[in-house]
Amino acid sequence: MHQAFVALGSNLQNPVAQVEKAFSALAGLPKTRLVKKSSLYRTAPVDCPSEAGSEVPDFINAVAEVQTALSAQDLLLALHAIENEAGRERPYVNAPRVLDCDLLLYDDMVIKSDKLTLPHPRMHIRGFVLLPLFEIAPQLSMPVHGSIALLISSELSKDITKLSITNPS
Ligand code: PH2
Ligand code: MG
Ligand code: MG
Repeated sequence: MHQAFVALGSNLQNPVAQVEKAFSALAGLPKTRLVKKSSLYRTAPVDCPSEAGSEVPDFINAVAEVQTALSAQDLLLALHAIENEAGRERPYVNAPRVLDCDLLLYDDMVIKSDKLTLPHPRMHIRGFVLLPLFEIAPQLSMPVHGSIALLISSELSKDITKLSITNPS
C-alpha cells in the first residue's frame, strides 16, 4: 500500500457540501482507504483572476490522507473522475470551481511529467494546503520541501479560518 495526500478545494455550488462529498468519493475509490480527513477551512482566493467586476468567492479547502494500492497515475485519473463527476469545468486558469482534487504527495515520489508533478509544485507556498495538511500530519517530512512544520508561517496563514463544525464521517 502507498500513502498519499490529496488537497480538496471548492468555491462554487455549496463548497462545504462539495468537499464533504469529495471525502466520501475518496473513501469509495477502489483499492483505497480514507485514513484521515482534516477540518474544513474557509480561505481567501490566492492567484485567482476576477472576471470583470465580479468578486472571486472564498474557498473551502481540506486535505485527506489515503492509503491506496493504485499507482500515482491511476490515483490522479481517479481524482480527475471525482472532479468531473462533481461537474468541474475549466473555462480559464484558476477559475472558480465546484471541486479541485490535487494529488500533493505519493509516498516519497518525486516526478515531473506532463501530467503529474510530485510533490505538487505549489503546495509548499500555499497556506490553504499547508494548514490542513499540518493538522492531519504534523510530523510529516516531504521529499524536496522537508518538514511541514518549518514551512508554515504567519504570512501563509493569513485569511484562513478553520471551520468549527466537524464534518460527519
Ligand atoms: N486553488 C488554486 C488557486 N487559488 N486559492 C484558495 N484559497 N484555495 C484553493 O484551493 C486555490 C486557490 C488553484 O487550484
Ligand atoms: Mg489546485
Ligand atoms: Mg487541480
